[in-house]
Amino acid sequence: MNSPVRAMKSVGLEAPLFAASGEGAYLVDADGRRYVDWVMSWGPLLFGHADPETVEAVVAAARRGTSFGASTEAEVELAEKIADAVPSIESVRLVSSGTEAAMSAIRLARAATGRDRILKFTGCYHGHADALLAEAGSGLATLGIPSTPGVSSAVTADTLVAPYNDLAAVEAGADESLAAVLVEPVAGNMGVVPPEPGFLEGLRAVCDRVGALLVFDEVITGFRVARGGAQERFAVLPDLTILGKILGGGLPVGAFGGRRDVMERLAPAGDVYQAGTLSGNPLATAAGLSVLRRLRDPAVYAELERRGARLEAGLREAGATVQRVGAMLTVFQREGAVRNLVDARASDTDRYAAVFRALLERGVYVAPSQYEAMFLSLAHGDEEIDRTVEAFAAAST
Ligand code: KE4
Repeated sequence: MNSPVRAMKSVGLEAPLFAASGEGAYLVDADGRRYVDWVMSWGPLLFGHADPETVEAVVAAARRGTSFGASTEAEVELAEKIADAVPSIESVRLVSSGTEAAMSAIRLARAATGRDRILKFTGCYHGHADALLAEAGSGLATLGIPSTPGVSSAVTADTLVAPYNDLAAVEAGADESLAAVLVEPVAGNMGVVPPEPGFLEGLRAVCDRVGALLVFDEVITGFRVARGGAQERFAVLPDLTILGKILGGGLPVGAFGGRRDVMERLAPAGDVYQAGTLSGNPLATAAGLSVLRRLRDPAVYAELERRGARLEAGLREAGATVQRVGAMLTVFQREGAVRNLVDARASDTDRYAAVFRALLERGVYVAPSQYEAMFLSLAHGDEEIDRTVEAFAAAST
């Protein structure tokens, strides 16, 4: 169990699912059972499991060597494709996970502004770097308190936490001591919670007013809700963007990038230290290139939107509360809109667990937690969508 989200105790199962293989939209477990998979490795697999082009690219790269610890042309090409796709990125650095990208982006923002405090939102997850494992104290924008043992209060003392979609709380907490505002532009870690109209624009304005950097964590939304991510879909440009998941096509990749004047502060050009043995790894870079080369085809996002809409309509017809942005969606076991973590936590998690188990019995595998997303891919066709809707309808009676 190398990551806690894979555990299934919270949905009433003693033993977790053990994956044996994947193919397109399907996962096969160690007992040979086959499921329509909506977890999809938590987001990276936009072209489905064992995507032939990705596998071929990785195999070919491996034959040339698995790692060099030196720059390669492929990394430059991948950086160019990222900059071409993501509107605000002028310069980018590759790392090996979303956590590493977020941790590095925060360090860079603090160096670039000469300030220490950062503001994040309850219900948003940015990986497990200490400073970002902070939850709200009481009240609105409050000084973060450690959300797990092992994180010192000294480390979270510079982390402010505000409720998602609450611009007034941000306005109240923001001042010239703020280095950065860090946000999932579409929240995916409390279930899918879209930004309310004006929220992202408001964060941009607050950051401009106090001189803080706006940092979009697009580890989930990047290349998913649009080719240029949420910043393209909602037309709000951050100063730094964090990427991962789809960028690596299932291989370990993270990235952070943005304004050139900020990124130039990074060693070796600048004085902000950041490093990684496997950063820009040839296998991960080959996988990323095989994915990004295909995203320029506008049919990709038209199809993701069509299929997402079909799934959402079917689930709503089955009586579900659905929140969706593009190819990421969540069925909330509660009535009414979910606009922040308090709303999300009002969901009936016992009912979620019962539906999860009933779906699993029907060969449909969704996240073993109410607070995650369903990750639609181009491998989920109408057949998989309709079968999932039927299973939801049967499981929800
Ligand atoms: P990784 O370090 O897990 O590559 O990325 C951290 C991260 C950063 N930002 C966002 C918005 C993320 O969603 C994540 C990781 N997502 C979780 C699932 N929601 C990863 C699953 C896991 O931890 O096993």
